[in-house]
Amino acid sequence: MTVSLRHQDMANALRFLAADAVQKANSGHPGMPMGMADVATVLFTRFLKFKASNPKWLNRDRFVLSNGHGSMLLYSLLHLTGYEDFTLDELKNFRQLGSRTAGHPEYGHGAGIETTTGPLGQGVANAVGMALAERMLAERFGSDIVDHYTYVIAGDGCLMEGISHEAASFAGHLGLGKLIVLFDDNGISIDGSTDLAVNDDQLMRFEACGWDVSFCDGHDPDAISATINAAIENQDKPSLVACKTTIGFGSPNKAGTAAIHGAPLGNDEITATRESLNWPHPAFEIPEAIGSAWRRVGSMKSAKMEAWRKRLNESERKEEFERVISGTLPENWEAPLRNFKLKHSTEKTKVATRKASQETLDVLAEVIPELAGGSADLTGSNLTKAKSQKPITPSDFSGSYIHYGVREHGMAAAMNGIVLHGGFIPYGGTFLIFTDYCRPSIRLSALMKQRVIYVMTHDSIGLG
Ligand SMILES: Cc1ncc(C[n+]2csc(CCOP(=O)(O)OP(=O)(O)O)c2C)c(N)n1
Repeated sequence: MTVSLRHQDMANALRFLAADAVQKANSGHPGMPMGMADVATVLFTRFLKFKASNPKWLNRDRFVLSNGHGSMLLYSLLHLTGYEDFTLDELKNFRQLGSRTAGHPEYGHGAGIETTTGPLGQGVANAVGMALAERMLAERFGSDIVDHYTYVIAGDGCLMEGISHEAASFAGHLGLGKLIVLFDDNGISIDGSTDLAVNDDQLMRFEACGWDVSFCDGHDPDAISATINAAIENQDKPSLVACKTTIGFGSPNKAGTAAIHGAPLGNDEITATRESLNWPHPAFEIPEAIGSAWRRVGSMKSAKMEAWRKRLNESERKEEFERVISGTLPENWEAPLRNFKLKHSTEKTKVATRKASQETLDVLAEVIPELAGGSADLTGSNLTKAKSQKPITPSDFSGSYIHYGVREHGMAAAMNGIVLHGGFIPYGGTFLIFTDYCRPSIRLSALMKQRVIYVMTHDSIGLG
């Protein structure tokens, strides 16, 4: 393995911002950022399409940090690449009340955070929704306007959570080939070695769900790069790349142990780590050459963004595209609904409420094409499918109705991803009682203040 000095320096900048911020706050998780710094450096410097000065560029690649406890990795990346919300002062205020760097990525705390993560596994499932939204939007507006990847970093904890199964199974079924999950395969969680509790062969598990799977040495930049390249080339299936890493890489006495998962290194160990990684710089001081190399990464996709803007300006669908992305409803969407209401109030129609809901959807789906409906296998009971809606299938993403299967939690988390991606108003149904199965994601829809519509219809008295 040959590691260029530049790569090493750039990765070490991430490592020390994380270790020093956690040390200063006397709280946080340095292990994951130190372990995944090489993978993140390769992803951002060689692959990720983004522009720090335009965090909302619709055609940017999405980057989701699903193991949100490693938030300092994300905050450091956003700072170093030049996102204006993530100043050095914000990093120094890690985990302090009112800071943007709350401790787990919180959507809305600063531009650049794509979704709120912290509850493990949610990010993976959000990313499935984002990748699905990308395919659906590309189908509607053309791949010259919508064409991006969705990358995720996820840890053992994310993959142990049940929601990862629903997400993996659903993404594999749909063949979401532009979804790439980089698994921080470090074999450590809080209690110690992961084999205290789990011995799944994650590659076989994902392969069984229809994914393309591979692995690499997560500290060898060229190996990481080659594996991501192969994942990109395979567009038929989502990809899981197991990156073999050492948690807390660089710490002489704590690397590879649970001791570095969620506690500051301590002053002596940070000093020892500085020596072992040959990083003599004081806390929060990044040498100019390394800082400017990172800032260049944040602006190097300018030409791509300009070319995209030109294509959009020339598109006859520009206005409609901008409307759906902004979340503005079409003009006159209310008129048919008003007539519908008038008719039923005049006729004093007697109808079950869920049937009334379906008939309302029939009216709305005709005039609001960005409505993206679905149900967790209760379409005929929840009555969520409007007459005009065509189902999404693995070979046809032009429709607007999603058969989520019996995956309530995955559905709710995917809807969060769809709405965060932009371009759609997702709604999904199940029985009211099964809000229990969706609750962590419903909570996040609410926390993130997102326009996700839950159609929770009737329950059976005898159900549980
Ligand atoms: C749903 C949920 N359960 C529990 C936690 C608490 N928690 C945070 S990190 C973690 C261990 C995660 O292990 P891993 O993904 O291997 O992280 P690493 O040790 O590699 O940083 C746990 C249990 C959480 N954040 N979310």
